[in-house]
Amino acid sequence: MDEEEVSKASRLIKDAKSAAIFTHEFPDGDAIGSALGLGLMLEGAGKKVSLSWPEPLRIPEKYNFLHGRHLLVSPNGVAGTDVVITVDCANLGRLSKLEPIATDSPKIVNIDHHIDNTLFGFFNLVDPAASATAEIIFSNHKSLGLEVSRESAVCLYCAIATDTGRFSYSNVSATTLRIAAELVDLGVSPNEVYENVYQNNSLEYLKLMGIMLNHASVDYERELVFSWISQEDLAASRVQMDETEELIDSLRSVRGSRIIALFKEKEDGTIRVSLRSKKGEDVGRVARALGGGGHPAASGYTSSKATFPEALAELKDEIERIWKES
Ligand SMILES: [Mn+2]
Repeated sequence: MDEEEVSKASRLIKDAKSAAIFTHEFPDGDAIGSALGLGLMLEGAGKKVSLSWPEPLRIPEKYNFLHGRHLLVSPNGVAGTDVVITVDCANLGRLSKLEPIATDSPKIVNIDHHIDNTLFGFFNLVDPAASATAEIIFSNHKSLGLEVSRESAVCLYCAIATDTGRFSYSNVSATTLRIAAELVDLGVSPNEVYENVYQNNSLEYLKLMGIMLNHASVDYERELVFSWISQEDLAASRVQMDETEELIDSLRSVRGSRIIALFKEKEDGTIRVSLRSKKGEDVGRVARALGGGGHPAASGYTSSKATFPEALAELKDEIERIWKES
């Protein structure tokens, strides 16, 4: 991290009386935990804080135990603020309808860990070596003049735990674990986070997982495990699309897989594809080639194809093309 950049951003944040924190649509644990955690820290420093992401502005139930939800405002309710801070956004497009509000602001501070971050901020606190955006927030909180309360520590811990698959993915470093330990010292209960986030599924969610597992297949040639869920499956199980972020993880454990893909039909009929990798394959590259983005071990894109078989064929072609190149 560029110290100069941090100290400039710190001056901007210290001088600001109000701050808006934005994150990406369908926020995951890191986006929500980073936004709430940073929001509470800024509020603790006496600033007027508003926090938003593109509609639907809903926090998945499993994150309801986190503090700071009083800071949430709808995108239309974000008035002019002294500074806009984006968290966990690789590019401005991730802000969807919030993008014009962000670019209206004189100075954006961009805090993120995506390798393909476009450095769109006036100040960029971007570190691809960090396991989660929350790791960057914690590492720099003292330089930014912010204090971490127990409540904000829980948010940051939850963000790191979810982005690292509970401290088990290839993005985990000694620094990640040291930060987690410091957060525990600040009063976080790892068990409380685990119970709330991972042992808190509805029966409907498990049934949807059953449907997804039933649809799963393996392409042994490409060591690809894939499955799909349709709008019909979602309706039958009464699960919301934004509750399905971690569904793909149960496919990961299939022996012999290097690449894991889950095709999801969105409400408008387009197909969203989530990718995960094992054994160091870079699925971020695959997603970027198909118009999306993400990390080497976790990425996603929206398919240009209208049906699951076509979207699968498109993905297989791209995997082959990239593997031939490398
Ligand atoms: Mn993240």
